[in-house]
Amino acid sequence: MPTHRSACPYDCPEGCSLLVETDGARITAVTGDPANPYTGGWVCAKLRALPQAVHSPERILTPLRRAGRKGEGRFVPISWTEAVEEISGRWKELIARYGAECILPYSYAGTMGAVHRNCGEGFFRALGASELVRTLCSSGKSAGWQRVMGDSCDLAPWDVAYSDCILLWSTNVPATRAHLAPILRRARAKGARVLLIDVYENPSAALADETILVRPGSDGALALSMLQVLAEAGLTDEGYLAAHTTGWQALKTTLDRWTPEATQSITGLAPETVRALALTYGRAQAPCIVLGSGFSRSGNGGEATRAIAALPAAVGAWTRRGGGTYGVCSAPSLVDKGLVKLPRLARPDIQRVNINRLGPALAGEGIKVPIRSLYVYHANPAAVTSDQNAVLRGLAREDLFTVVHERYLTDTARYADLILPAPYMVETEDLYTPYGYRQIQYVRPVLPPPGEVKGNWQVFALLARAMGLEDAHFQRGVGELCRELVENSRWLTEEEKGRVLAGEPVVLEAPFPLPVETADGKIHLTDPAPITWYPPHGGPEPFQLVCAPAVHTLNSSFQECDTLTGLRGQMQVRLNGTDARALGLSHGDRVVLSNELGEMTCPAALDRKVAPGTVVAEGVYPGANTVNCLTHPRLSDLGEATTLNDNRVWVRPEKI
Ligand SMILES: Nc1nc2c(c(=O)[nH]1)N[C@H]1C(S)=C(S)[C@@H](COP(=O)(O)OP(=O)(O)OC[C@H]3O[C@@H](n4cnc5c(=O)[nH]c(N)nc54)[C@H](O)[C@@H]3O)O[C@H]1N2
Ligand SMILES: Nc1nc2c(c(=O)[nH]1)N[C@H]1C(S)=C(S)[C@@H](COP(=O)(O)OP(=O)(O)OC[C@H]3O[C@@H](n4cnc5c(=O)[nH]c(N)nc54)[C@H](O)[C@@H]3O)O[C@H]1N2
Ligand SMILES: [Mo]
Repeated sequence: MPTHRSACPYDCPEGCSLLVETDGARITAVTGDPANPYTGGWVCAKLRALPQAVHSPERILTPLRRAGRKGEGRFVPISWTEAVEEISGRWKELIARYGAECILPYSYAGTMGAVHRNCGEGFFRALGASELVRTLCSSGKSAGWQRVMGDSCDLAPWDVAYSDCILLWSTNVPATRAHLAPILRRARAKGARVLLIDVYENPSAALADETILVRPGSDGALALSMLQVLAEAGLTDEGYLAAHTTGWQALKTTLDRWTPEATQSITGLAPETVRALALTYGRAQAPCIVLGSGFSRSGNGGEATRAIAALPAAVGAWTRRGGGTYGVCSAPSLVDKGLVKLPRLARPDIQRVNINRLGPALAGEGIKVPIRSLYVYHANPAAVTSDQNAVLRGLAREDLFTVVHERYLTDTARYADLILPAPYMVETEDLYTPYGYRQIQYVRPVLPPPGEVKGNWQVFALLARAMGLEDAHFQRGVGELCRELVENSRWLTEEEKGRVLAGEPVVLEAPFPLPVETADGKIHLTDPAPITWYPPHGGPEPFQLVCAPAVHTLNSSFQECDTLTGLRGQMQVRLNGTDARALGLSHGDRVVLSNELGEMTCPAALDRKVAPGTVVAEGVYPGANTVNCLTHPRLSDLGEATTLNDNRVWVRPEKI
């Protein structure tokens, strides 16, 4: 059986290199490519199930036109010529009447390929459409990090092996960073202490010596308390702080406000727990924080990241191998995606629409030019975006001309006027540079696309021609773009470029010590003001709702694989046992979660420890009234990011 090299295209820090077996017509198996020293021969259950997804009978194989009501899901096949004529015809009419800003693209991270993920940005800029602000994931964390660390990168995951104290902070390693698990086991075998800091006992607890459950949105206060304890105990590295940071003295004078006693009512943690945590961290040789993004999806997420980023600086952790953080900004962009995003065409006067505010935007709120056409590609806003009811109301607008480029009939595609058939990565050519470490891989198709399926770039090239966009850029091939991206990379040697273009995964080490990439070369602890904590958005309802990743699916992807949805099980929420008893709930009882935005009903699970007053919803499920019907379209303090984990709800047993 022929075996082909490929790479995982999903939105995951791991960026696995793959070996794909085919029988000539179908893919039969997916395993890890040992040529990638980090991800090696092991791949997750999701990728092992890929043959089922690629060859699913549910796949959309031709363009489709709506034949029923919006949302009903009735469509009839049409040709590409008809589809492109209809889209370009409608858009030309709309542009002539209302201007191009009445067209809104919506895309996020269905594919992480450098060309297919980013090429739509270039196309819509050339068209003059509204500009989508893509802050659906970890932009709050990035913005907080940027304030303190500038463009600095953090550790490569394999460097975590050198640490003797590892804080798994707001991260679910078995779900989202599975190749770190053996590294953690090895570090523990050498004596490292591993602690999980989360709002519930997520599956990482099995890899940790201890789990500390904090209240959602309180991480910044916890980090400030740790700094206070470290300073009081004389465990700060004053030499490092004086030489490599600015603002420490100013920050230090504020720390008295953040004693563990003072933050107890915020974090819910006993002062002894915080002291013990800070002392373990401060006494370690090379403490490392593996930082997920869950905590940062909050009204105070940027500021909380600043506080956590101050910890390794305070103890001089960056000077010792394995010390620092992993998971914030572990890979610089190895290629310049501007080649496909075309920032040269960006116009400051163009209407910007924040991705988290799709629902309000479709209702005309907070925008100047009303949206009359929506083009969705490699994203599933009906499922993943906050304020689901507002999104669904918007998608149901009869006057909204909606085009969705998809692989199967997602909740969003059901509302389309036209659906265009999209590929899996085994049918496309692209370049992958994962965000969890410095790796780059050029991938060629393993199979021809089935039916009439076309990749994002091919569709934008067709639409560019139909819309009369004359920029020669749109006549180029994907292979040519990939080659130019590689050849222009300032990170690769000539020899490495050759290996990349030959299809090998190329992995780069992170330098040690990592350079501080700020204008003055210093870590900024008081810029513009000393790091602080303020309450998240909150609300009057008694429970805090948190969304967490599921192990067997990835956001709304992989719903097309029955084996994976079977392993994941039905939609449910996890509650603290004491809270459940107070509500008269037992494991498996159905509960109603509600707030001013919506209402959702599902079973309650009491099988894992959860912080008091917290409700955890793992995974993204299909249908209406899922967890995003309860999440507000409010933005974070820094980075205009999602606040998916900063929502309050009422919880009550469902009356039979
Ligand atoms: N299997 C699987 N893999 C995935 C994904 C998936 O859905 N499933 N998603 C992919 C994507 S898009 C991303 S962005 C990445 C990383 O995805 P992230 O969302 O960064 O996920 P993690 O970092 O693994 O875990 C988030 C953790 O944050 C916790 N959390 C939430 N709020 C708080 C809080 O206020 N304080 C603290 N301390 N913890 C909190 C949650 O309980 C959860 O355990 O993973 C990617 N990989
Ligand atoms: N409740 C809740 N909401 C969440 C999250 C959560 O954990 N819980 N996670 C949040 C996070 S971190 C993120 S990053 C976002 C992710 O949100 P999205 O980026 O929308 O990710 P997915 O839900 O995986 O949907 C991606 C879609 O792209 C399609 N696709 C894949 N490849 C291609 C391609 O090459 N071309 C085209 N045209 N389509 C393709 C897939 O079939 C899939 O339907 O969701 C956010 N929303
Ligand atoms: Mo994400």
